[in-house]
Amino acid sequence: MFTLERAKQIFPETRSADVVPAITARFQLLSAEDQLALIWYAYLEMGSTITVAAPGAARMQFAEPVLNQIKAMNFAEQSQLMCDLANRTDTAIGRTYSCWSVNIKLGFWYQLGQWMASGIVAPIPEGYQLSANASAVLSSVKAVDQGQQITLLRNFVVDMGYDPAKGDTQRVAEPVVAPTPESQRRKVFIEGVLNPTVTSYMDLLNANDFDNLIELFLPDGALQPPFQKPIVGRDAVLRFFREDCQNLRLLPERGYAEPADGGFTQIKVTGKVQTPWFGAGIGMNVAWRFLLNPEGKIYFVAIDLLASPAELLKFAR
Ligand code: ECH
Repeated sequence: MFTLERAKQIFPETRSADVVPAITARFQLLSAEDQLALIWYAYLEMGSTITVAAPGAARMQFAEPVLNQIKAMNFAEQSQLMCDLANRTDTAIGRTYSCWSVNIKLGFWYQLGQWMASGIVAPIPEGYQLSANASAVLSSVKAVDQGQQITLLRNFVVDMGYDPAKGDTQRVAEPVVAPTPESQRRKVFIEGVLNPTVTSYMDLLNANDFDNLIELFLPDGALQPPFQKPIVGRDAVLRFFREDCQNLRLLPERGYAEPADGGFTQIKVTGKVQTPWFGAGIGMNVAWRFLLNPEGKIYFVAIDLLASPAELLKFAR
């Protein structure tokens, strides 16, 4: 029988973008000032080639009280607050921040970035000199592809703030949008994979139809997002879908299915994913590695951010 540990190892030839955790680890060793300046420079540079979508009101309402507080502060207090977030210092705002969903955190920094550019919030001091280490990390960030760059920025933002319960607190997330009406749904076609569970997974996630999507999973089924531990069990996976997976666009291209032990089936699919933050501007190269039980229910699925576009075509037989 399969255990989660064994399931995680299906399709071992899949090469994920190891540079992401490697650069993240080097980033975490930098001072808060260097971290903020580095993100600012990286964000400015990215902004010259791609545009970030402004977050909607539904997302911003949760961050608004804190944003108003920050607006009322002087530059010294604002700089201190941003450093406290980067340092994960125990402050009231640091605690509030850690309860927010990923998208609320990103929306919060999006607004601060706008305000830094327009002079409402303390800018990175003109002529600020990055340390040698920070310059090296920034060069590494600039050298990776855009999908990896936005994953790095997202990681940096997610890790800030102060979480006393290490993720176990009540979380604050934007409301769930209504699923796309049946008549407006588009269906994926995956070359080499006609499996109904896998195609339904893609179609239901693309339609924000999380209640039907979760039915594809076994009660103890698991989903492993890029660079994270698996999320185990239907309740936790459904919560993740509702909090972090709205309005994604999955564009699977091709795949390969093969029998596994105990009547299970393992299926690898590669393709692209777009995030609502950047729309069609950035297609991240990903692999989905599914393990289905004999009834076609999902026991495990991993999503990997691929090391390079060459990985899109790699199917070992
Ligand atoms: C400024 C300076 C001070 C410090 C900070 C600043 C602001 C930074 C800002 C950064 C904004 C970054 C953004 C990043 C967005 C990244 C989004 C990503 C999404 C990836 C999604 C994937 C989905 C995969 C999945 C699939 C499934 O099948 C299951 C679900 C799931 C500059 C002020 C901080 C504003 C907006 C990387 C790969 C396919 C696993 C989700």
